[in-house]
Amino acid sequence: MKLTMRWYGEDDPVTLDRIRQIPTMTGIVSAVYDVKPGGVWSEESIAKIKKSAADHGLEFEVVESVPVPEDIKLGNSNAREFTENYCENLKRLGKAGVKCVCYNFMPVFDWLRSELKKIQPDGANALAYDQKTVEAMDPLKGDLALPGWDASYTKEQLKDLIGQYHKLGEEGLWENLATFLKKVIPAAREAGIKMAIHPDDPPWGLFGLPRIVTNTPNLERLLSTVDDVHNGLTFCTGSLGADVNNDLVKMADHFAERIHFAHLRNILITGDRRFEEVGHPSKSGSFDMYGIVRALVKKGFDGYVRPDHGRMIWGEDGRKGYGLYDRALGAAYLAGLFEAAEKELGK
Ligand code: DNO
Repeated sequence: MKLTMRWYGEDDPVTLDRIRQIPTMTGIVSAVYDVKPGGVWSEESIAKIKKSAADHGLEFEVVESVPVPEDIKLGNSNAREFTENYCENLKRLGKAGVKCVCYNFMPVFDWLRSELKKIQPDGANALAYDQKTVEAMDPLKGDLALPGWDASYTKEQLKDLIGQYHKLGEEGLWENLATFLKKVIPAAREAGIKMAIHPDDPPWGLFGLPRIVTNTPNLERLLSTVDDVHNGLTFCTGSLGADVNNDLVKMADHFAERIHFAHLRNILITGDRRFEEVGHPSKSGSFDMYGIVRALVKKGFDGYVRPDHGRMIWGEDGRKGYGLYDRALGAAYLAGLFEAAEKELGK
């Protein structure tokens, strides 16, 4: 496996010279941030990220994300043009040495939390989710101020968008995902890129919006829609594991060959559809992190791994979920788990 760290570009307070000091770190996960979803990334922008990484002894082989515009998810009239642009991005990224692209197919919202600074017993603070609080929010009333939320919509645009998804429904979204994959996976194959869809976070529908990348049967359906290794998964334990019916060790074992990127973080489940983000170790939360890593290693997983959301510790006040210290601790812990599993299994 290759250990990586997400980097949000030159404005990221977590700088590349800090990232490179994390033991066994091989590369960064990044993206071009100044082009709207649906647009084409310039070769210069891509080359610039690659050069910044290389100047710090780091690789740039994973993009998170090339965002899928709402028009593609909705199957609107410009979906075809945007999909062509998407394929063009893959071509350019492949040429620049990128090997894996993470993306998601969540309508309107990306990841959602109800609290951004939940104080924990040790004084750290972290992101938390409580379904009751989320249900009480009305996205149309401007109640939302959440990390995965694109605040650039006007109320009218948002109302219209949500309405379109209500009409589309789950099966409509599946259809549009299939149309997208049938065009994009062959382009990815040609570019030498493995696509890795990120699961929905949390993995259930919200505000009446369909969410489909959620559990084993749905992941199977998605992978068989285009049965090609380039059509793969981002195995995000924190997202999938929020649904207690998802057995992460079993899923890691079952999907290993199609997992190209793993976001390995832990959460503490505190009730029905209620959880807090915690430190990465198994003992800090609800998941068997060693069991997950061992299952991946056993199946010969050789993709990219990154620590995921970290708590804010040691007085840090950074980008929500993406500070330095707790993610660095997570990275070191994950490196340890992989070393142990590889030795145990003779890999
Ligand atoms: C949250 C991230 C997600 C992820 C996208 C992938 O921290 O894991 O925002 O990057 O869903 O497209």
